[in-house]
Amino acid sequence: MISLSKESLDNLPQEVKSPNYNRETIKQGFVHIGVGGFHRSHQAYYINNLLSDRENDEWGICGIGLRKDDQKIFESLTEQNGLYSLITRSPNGLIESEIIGSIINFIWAYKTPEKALKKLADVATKIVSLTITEGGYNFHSDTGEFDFSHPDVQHDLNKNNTPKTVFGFLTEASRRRMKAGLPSFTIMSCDNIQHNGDVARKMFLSFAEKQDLSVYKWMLENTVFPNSMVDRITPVTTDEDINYLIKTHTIIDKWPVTCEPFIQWVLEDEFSFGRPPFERVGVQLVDDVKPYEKMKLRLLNAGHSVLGIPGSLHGHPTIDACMEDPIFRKLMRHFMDFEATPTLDPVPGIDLSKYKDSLEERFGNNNIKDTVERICSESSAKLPKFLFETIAENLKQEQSVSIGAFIVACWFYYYHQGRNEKGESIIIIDQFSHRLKAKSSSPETFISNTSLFGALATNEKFLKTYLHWAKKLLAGERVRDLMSNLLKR
Ligand code: CS2
Repeated sequence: MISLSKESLDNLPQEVKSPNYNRETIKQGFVHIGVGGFHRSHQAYYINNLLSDRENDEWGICGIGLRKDDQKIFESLTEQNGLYSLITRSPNGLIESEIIGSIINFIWAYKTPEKALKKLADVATKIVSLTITEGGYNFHSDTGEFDFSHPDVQHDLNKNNTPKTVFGFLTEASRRRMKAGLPSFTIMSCDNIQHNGDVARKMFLSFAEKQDLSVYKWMLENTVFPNSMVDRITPVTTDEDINYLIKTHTIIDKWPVTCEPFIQWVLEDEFSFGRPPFERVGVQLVDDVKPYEKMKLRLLNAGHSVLGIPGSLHGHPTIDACMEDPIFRKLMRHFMDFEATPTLDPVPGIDLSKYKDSLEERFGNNNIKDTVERICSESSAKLPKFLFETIAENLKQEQSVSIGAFIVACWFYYYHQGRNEKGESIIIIDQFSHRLKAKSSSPETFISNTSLFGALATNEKFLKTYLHWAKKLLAGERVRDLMSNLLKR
């Protein structure tokens, strides 16, 4: 057995590819906030390929964890010198494992904020990338404005060297860079939010404006926030993944990552302080990423929710199990074809019907056990971005919202009932789950939450369809039967 670390790199079995570059001399041009599975299967994978070129040694990654919960990733990566295994599982059964070395360093800012601030303010830091989740941008769903009410935000509004939020950290680091006469880093959002760079700009600048006008002005002039579309399905790591590495390759890895083979990154070519030659590793650099983002959010991410929410009511454990169920598969495709696609703009170089076929194949990958629990997690932050905007647009255009409204009805019932049709309790992971549960006594109270549902909460056509399905669920009708009815309409 080999415990993964820099000392053991030379002794790994031959079939496992490992970094061919000297990790000791790589500079940390990237600081990444939010090192989860997705960052490790996506950006860190691209950068690992880039570093393999050996000409790009400015572009290693320093991870930063802001939350108390980042202790586990801090400890695992520190023990393994930033190394971890990426297990790629293809639909045809092929499994490949590779050691990724691009995360050179990790700082647990929750415990050592000054260390993180120094790193962010360091001249070697050129890009600060973010995967802080849809909810991490701290805006009101209905107004889109920055929410100053959170106690940690209030704490950070008082300039200090022990910030708690990403806004406090990046504003303090910008203040230090401004004072030192350094260029600004780029703030590169890699989250699933439409116009993620624009949203990041608005949120960071709103915070800075309230905290310190001089930093605000400096960031306004110097900090660039490119939009991006990122894609790779990355399920939650399981014990089976850890055991797979032990059994197949004799490698002990505390926290490997599993993903599908598909990968995509479309990025706007706008940077404050340089960028690596992303194009060499297959990143598409474009002037306007918006049509790609919209396509991905409204087809892939929404498609996931259209499977996952009724899937958890029925008791399908994973997305591939949903796809094996012909009714689920058909409803998802109908949603994509008839409710989502009409709201999309032309996407340069992409044939939408092939894209949707490829999504069906990816969702159906039965080597990837992507749980409905992961898909439904934080739905209160995801659905407004993935689904409600599509519904609102269809309402405006007087187009059908049947499937969209059905999914919202299922979401109500998911809270109301709390159990699937097999009688098992549904595990709900959502920062607002208490509030949503409290509002789920009736479909009317659930939907009355305008800060979440925006215009949908008062739209007659939407309410009629939503209530129709919610009442059928309340009457004990089965979710699959309702889906069949919906498909017949
Ligand atoms: C998923 C995404 O969280 C979700 O609901 O749709 O995590 C999805 O797997 C990724 O965006 C794929 O790139």
